[in-house]
Amino acid sequence: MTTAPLSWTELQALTNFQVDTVHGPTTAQARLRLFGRSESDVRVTLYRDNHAWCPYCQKVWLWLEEKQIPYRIEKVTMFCYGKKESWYKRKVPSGMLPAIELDGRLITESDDILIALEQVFGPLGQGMKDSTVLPLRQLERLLFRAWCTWLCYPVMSAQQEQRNREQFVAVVGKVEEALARTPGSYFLEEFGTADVIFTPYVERMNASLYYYKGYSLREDNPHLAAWFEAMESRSTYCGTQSDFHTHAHDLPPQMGGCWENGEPQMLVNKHRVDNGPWFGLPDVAYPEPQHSRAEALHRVIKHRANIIRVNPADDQIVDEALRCALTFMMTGEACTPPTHSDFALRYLRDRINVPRDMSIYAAKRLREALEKTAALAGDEQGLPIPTQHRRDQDPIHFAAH
Ligand SMILES: N[C@@H](CCC(=O)N[C@@H](CS)C(=O)NCC(=O)O)C(=O)O
Repeated sequence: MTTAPLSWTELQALTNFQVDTVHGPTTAQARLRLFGRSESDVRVTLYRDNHAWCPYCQKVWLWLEEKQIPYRIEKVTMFCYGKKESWYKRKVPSGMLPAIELDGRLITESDDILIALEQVFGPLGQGMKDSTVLPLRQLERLLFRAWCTWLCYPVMSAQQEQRNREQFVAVVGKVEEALARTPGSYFLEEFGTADVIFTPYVERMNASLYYYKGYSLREDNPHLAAWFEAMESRSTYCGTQSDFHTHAHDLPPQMGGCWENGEPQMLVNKHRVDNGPWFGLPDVAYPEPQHSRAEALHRVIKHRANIIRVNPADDQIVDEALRCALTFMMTGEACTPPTHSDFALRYLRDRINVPRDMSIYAAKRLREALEKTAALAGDEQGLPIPTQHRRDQDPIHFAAH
């Protein structure tokens, strides 16, 4: 027995999810952040990418959130998913992100941005040029380079793959030692700049190496595991945090390619990230909040017209199939979608972005509901996710309507 899909009005009645994007917890949807202050206190505008994929933007974003500096957010398109806005190119001819305007002064380069922000608002814990932070900044770059060498270049032999892995693991060993030197879980005695500097790429390493190499950074390294856990105790970080599925598919066009090693564990991990189950993946360890389903429902309802329109399947089929999945998500009752809607539901399943669209657990709930509902119709997959570009995610398709 399966149930009939609820109407949009009935679904709407099942969520009262609300966020205060201006004064509330960190959220990717915010355009203005005041932290209890007034708009006249805003001295900073952050230019960051639409999808929250840019790691250097996450660094500046997290810093501003931690310091609770009132700021505005302007979102810009990255080359890999669309055309750069001409107003932004007039400001920053290279089109590179992030940039900030601080009291009307334009600053680019994430490190220079943090240094300029520190000069005006004070450091976050130990600052960028502190003698304790400088070696950690160098270590982060060393880790970054070892990660790129392993992930972003094809290898000619199994030995080369093994060498790249060993080189990366050796640098991770240095990171583990650095973390072990402090009594707490952060890079220095107190949370601060050094943690912010490591955050974007360590998050991306955790996701990409799990998916493309079968290596679990977070599970295999106790000090990094504790560091991730400490980071997840901060609502600021959780608001910027992405998941394995999003990173596995946003990195290839940004990095110029990510190379699978084809090992058995890698194949298992890849299948799981793409097809679920998504609960229990080591991309998050804090407990699921109660409102995750309500959040996912709220976000889909808000954007449903565009979600349906951009789906390559017939609008009416997508509308009904989507309501079936949401009905299942909210009531737990299976709801059989129309014939051939498996393709449409999996197309959407593969394009939920964290944290752009919703938080990590809301996305897991939604993906799960889409997959379980699609399985009732069949096993047809959505269109493959492109790896050279992500123009399937061009915000123009969403903004214009
Ligand atoms: N060194 C720069 C690097 C910034 C950077 O590489 N930004 C990339 C995105 S992660 C970018 O804007 N690329 C142009 C684009 O993708 O549109 C910094 O630290 O800010």
